[in-house]
Amino acid sequence: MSASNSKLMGISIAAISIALVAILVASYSLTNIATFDEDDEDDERYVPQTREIWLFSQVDEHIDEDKFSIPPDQFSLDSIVVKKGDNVKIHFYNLEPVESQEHHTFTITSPYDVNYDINAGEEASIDFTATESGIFDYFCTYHQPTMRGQLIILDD
Ligand SMILES: [Cu+2]
Repeated sequence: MSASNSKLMGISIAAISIALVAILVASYSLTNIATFDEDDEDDERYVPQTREIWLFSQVDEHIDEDKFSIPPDQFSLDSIVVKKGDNVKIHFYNLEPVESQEHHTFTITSPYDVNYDINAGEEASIDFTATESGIFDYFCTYHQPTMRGQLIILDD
């Protein structure tokens, strides 16, 4: 076989390979679309999950409390996203130095009515079921307006 022939052969094999990959990708996509449609028709119910979250108190050293009249305290997460029906387990840590005796709370008002007040160096296990969808503020009662976030509960 001449050099140019084997070069042509190489190009042909490459072209066939590309065509095969294209066919495979196309058929895979079609399969997925079909599966998705079937799921839609079946209207399968969402199976609630346990959502475990680790949440910490923290201090932003850049915030000059005297200058801005706001506390430097924050939650490590400013949003938590779960789905309706989920069991929400929040491991909340107050990371203040023990000698400071600085309390923080994790508080959500109605309809959840969650309120945990923990001292410096303590932790709390907060456990509730996300029975109602919507956006709910969680906050520390001592450090407003900075120490807050949003619990986002998506419809199932
Ligand atoms: Cu606080």
